Amino acid sequence: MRDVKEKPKRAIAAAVQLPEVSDIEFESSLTELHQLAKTLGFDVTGRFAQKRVKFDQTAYFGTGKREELRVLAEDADIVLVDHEISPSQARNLEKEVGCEVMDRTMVILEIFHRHARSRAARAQVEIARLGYMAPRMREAAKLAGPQGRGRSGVGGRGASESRTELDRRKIRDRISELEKELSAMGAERKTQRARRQERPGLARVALVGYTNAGKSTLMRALTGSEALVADKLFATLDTTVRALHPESVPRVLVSDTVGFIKNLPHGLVASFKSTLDEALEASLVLHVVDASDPGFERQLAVTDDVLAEIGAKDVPRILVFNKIDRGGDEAALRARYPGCVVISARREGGIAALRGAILAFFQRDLVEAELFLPWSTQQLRGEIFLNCQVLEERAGNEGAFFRVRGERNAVQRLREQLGPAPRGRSVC
Ligand SMILES: Nc1nc2c(ncn2[C@@H]2O[C@H](COP(=O)(O)OP(=O)(O)O)[C@@H](O)[C@H]2O)c(=O)[nH]1
Ligand SMILES: [Mg+2]
Repeated sequence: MRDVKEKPKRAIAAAVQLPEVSDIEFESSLTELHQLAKTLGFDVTGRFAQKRVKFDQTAYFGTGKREELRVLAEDADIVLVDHEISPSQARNLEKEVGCEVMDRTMVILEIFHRHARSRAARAQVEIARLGYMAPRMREAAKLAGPQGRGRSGVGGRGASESRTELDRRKIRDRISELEKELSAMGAERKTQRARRQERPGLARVALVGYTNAGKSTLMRALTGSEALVADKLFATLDTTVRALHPESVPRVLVSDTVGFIKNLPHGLVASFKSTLDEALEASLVLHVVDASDPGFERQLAVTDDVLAEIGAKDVPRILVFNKIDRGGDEAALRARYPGCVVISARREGGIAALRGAILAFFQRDLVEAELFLPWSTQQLRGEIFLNCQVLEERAGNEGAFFRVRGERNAVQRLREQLGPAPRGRSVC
C-alpha cells in the first residue's frame, strides 16, 4: 500500500474556503497545492472543498464534511490540506479520515528539502523543519503513549511528556547549532561567490520562476531529458542539471530550480531563498513567466525582488514568457519588455527560439578561426569537433582546413596541438 518507490502515493487536495477568499483565489491556491503535490511525485486523484466561516477548531473541516472526506479518501494514501493546520487538528483529522494528513507547509518543506543542495540551504531548511516539528512532537507523544508505539494514547502521559520535553530541548539545541553554523557560513559563502565570479568558466543556465510556469517542461525540451517529466521531479540537483541537447559550443548546462510559490507560508521565506541559490551559480538566468496567468506582472516583480535579495541581481537574465498558446498578448509583451522571448513549450518553434537566445548569449564571446589538420594527425579531428563549432571543412593537399568558432582559449589550445598551417594559411 505504502510502497512509495513503486507506486506514487494517491493524494486528495482538500481545503476550507473562508468567506473573505474569492472563488478565483481559492481555486488558484488549490491548483497550486495540486502542482506542488505533483512535484513531490504524488498522484492527485481528487479535490475536496468546504465553504466555512472559519476553520473547525477540532479537525479543520466540519463534522459532516469529515465523514464525506473519509469516504472520498478510502482509495487515497494521503490527504493534503491547503492551509497550515495545528498539530491537534492534523491528528484529529487523520483519525477521522483514516489516512495520513499533510498540510501545505509540510508539502512545501518537503520540496525545499529535496531541492536544498548547498550547506547553507540544507541548514536553513532543517531549521524550518525543526521549527515546524517542535509543536507536533507533543501531539505525536500523546498518540504514542509510554511504549512509544500504538495509537491508543491512554495512560503513561507523564512519561511521554517528559520525553517530549527532552526532545523539544534537543530540537532547540539543534536549531541554535544550525544558526551558528549558518552565520559562520555567511563569510565563507561570500568568498566562494567572489571566486566564482572571477572564473566565469562554465556556461550555466538556471530556469527560475513560479511553480507551474513551465520550467521543468522547458528544461526537458531544451535538454531532451525524458526522465525529467514535469510531474515527477524527485529532484536532487544532479538530476535537474542537464546539458543542452543537441550539444552546443560551448557546452551549456541547464538547471531547474525550486519554483516560487504564490502562497508561501511566511515562516518558509528564508529557506525558500536559500534553496534558490542555484540561480547564483548560473551565468545566465532564464526567468520563466506564465504569460497566460492574469497575475503574471506581480509574480514577475516578486521574482525580480527575490533574485536581487539573494544576490543574483547582476546575473544576466532573459525574460521568457511561456504558455502563449493559452493566452497573453504577444505584441504587447514584446513592446513592454524589450528583449523578452515569447514562446510556448508546446510549439516546436518556441523551443528553437529559446535555444537560439541561450546560444546567442554564450556565443557572443566566441572567435572564428581557421585550423589546419595534417592528414598525419587525423586522430585530433575529434578534438576539433568536441571543442568548436565547425562552420566549414575542406580538404587540401596536405590535410584538412576547418573554419571553426570556439572559445578563444579552446581555439588557441587546438592550434598549439595541431601546429602551423602550410603557407601561413591560418588566420584568426
Ligand atoms: N498550454 C501550455 N501548457 C504548458 C506549457 N508549458 C508547460 N505547460 C504545462 O504547465 C504545467 C506545469 O509545467 P511544469 O513544467 O511542471 O512547471 P514548473 O512548475 O515551472 O516546473 C504542466 O502541466 C505543463 O504541461 C505551454 O507552453 N503551454
Ligand atoms: Mg517544475
